[in-house]
Parts: sequence; structure tokens; C-alpha cells
Amino acid sequence: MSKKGDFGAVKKDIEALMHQPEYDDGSAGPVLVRLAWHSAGTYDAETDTGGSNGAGMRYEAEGGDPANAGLQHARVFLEPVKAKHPWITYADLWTLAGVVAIQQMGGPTIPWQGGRTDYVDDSKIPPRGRLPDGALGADHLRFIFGRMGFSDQEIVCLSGAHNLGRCHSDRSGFDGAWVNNPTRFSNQYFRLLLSLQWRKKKLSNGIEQFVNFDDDTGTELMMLPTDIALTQDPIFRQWVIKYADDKELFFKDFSSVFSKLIELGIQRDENGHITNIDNEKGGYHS
Ligand code: DDH
Repeated sequence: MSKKGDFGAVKKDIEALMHQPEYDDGSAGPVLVRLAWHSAGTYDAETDTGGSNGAGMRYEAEGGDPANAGLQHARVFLEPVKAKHPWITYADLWTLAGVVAIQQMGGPTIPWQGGRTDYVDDSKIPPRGRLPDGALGADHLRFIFGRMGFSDQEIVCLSGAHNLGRCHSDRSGFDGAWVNNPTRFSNQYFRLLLSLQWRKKKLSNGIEQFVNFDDDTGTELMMLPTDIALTQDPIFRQWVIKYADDKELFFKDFSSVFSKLIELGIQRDENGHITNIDNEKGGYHS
């Protein structure tokens, strides 16, 4: 057991569990990033509901949302870390794990601050349906991410997380990876969006996605309809081109926008202490 507030010790233990030879591409990283994103991506600015505070995915209302299928793997990976550092809240642990995973897979350092609580305020439970649907297009992306307060540029930048991981037919129904090395964070996703020919493919479950088959290597890569929409909408496309051309710009912008994502719904004072969450209800300030 570490000293209360020793987030460095927690980080070390998250890093140590990243290598998972039996799981997916040998890494827990991508699914940990998705856990952090889905924990935060329920936020609605207008009603100030949802967001990473409260770690609501532990409960059926949010955890059982079909959009969160498969994220139990990420939560199970983190259980030993929680057991070893029982003072950390799940809300902090999940967001921290996403940040640590991105960095360990070669991505940018992302500013992270603790203090989230595991207290679930019933009036703040997000309804299902707040996370994006990969079968839709540009209007849907603006609707979902606009609700959280993200701009067109930020939508494209955040989507660059699809450099990581894969779709699983038993989770979302989509199938395959976006890039050849899905455990290495880079801007390859943007480059492939522009450089490869993507054709529509109907899977045996009836779901449509886009694929590219490379005859030389025998590998098939995939894109969701929402990914392809980024190349078809003229404003989104400009940012896809920018991020494909300039990896450093992508890393810099991704660092700030992911940090913004995991802070949605959280207000802090100048010392970083959260001011809009009742600390008596399970919070912990470092
Ligand atoms: Fe995503 N994502 N995501 N995504 N996502 C999936 C996997 C992963 C959408 C749909 C899917 C973001 C945005 C979007 C990651 C990170 C991020 C899967 C496959 C679907 C479907 C799930 C499965 O079958 O296991 C859609 C739609 C959007 C959008 O509209 C923009 C964002 C913003 C992030 C982020 O992290 C900032 C990661 C990582 C994965 C890989 C997970 C894994 O298990 O591997």
C-alpha cells in the first residue's frame, strides 16, 4: 500500500500491467485509453451531467450501455492496482490509466490532475446514447462532441486515438484495426485515411465498415463510417491533412484536448483542488 496521494506509485503499477501477452495485440494500453475516454465522454455541458467524476461505469446503468461493451477488460486489468492503492478513486484511476497508456505507447505526455470522487450523484447520471455511433456521419460527430464543448479541430484531433487498438465483432460489431501497429501512438491513422483506398464492406453481421486490403502483406485495415466522414467534410478534412503532415502538431494538440476531455465537468481552484464536488462524499485531494 502506497502513501495516500502518491500518484507516482500508482503510475508505476499501471505501467507494469501494460504488457499483456495473452490479450489482443499484447497490450492493455488501447482498451485503457478507451475506458478513460468513455468515462469522460458522457459529459453534457448544458445540464452539467456525465463526465469522469463518479466512475459511474461501475454500475449497470452506465456500465451496461452497449457502447461500453468490452470495457470490463480494462476495469479488470486495473483491479490489482486499486487493491494495492485503495485510497485512489476509480474515477482518478481510470483517467490516469488512459494518460499513462498513451504515454507508454509512444504518445505525448498529457497533463493529469487527481481529486475525482467515486460518489455517484443520481441526478447527474448520464442517460445512455451519449457516446458516438460509428455508423453515422459528420453531423452526428458535431452533435455528440459539440455537446461536450469540442470544436471541429478538436473532434478530428481526438479521433486520432484510433491509431490505437481495434474493433471487436463481439463488442461493437465492427472488426479489425485502423493501423498496422495498433499499440504505437502516432499520426499514422490520419496518413492512412488520406493515402489508402477505402471501400465499403458489409460484415456477416450486417454491419458496414470501410476496409483496405493490402495484397503484398495480406493485411486488411479498417475505418468506421465516422472516420471516413472526417475526410469527406471539408472542414474536418483540412485538419486531417494538417495532422497527417505534422506529427508534432498532432501530439501537442492531442495532449491538450485529451486533458480537456478528462477534466469535463470538473472545476478547480488555483491549487488544483476541485471546487464543485463535495469532498465529504468520497473525494480525495492530493
Ligand atoms: Fe473510439 N471506437 N470512437 N475513440 N476507440 C472504438 C475503439 C477505440 C468511436 C467508435 C469506436 C474515440 C472516438 C470514437 C478508442 C479511442 C477513442 C471502437 C471499437 C468503436 C466502434 C470497440 C470494440 O469493438 O472494441 C467513434 C464512433 C468515435 C467518434 O465518433 C469520434 C475517441 C475520441 C477516443 C479517444 O481515446 C480520445 C480506442 C483507443 C479504441 C480501441 C479500443 C480497444 O479495445 O482496442
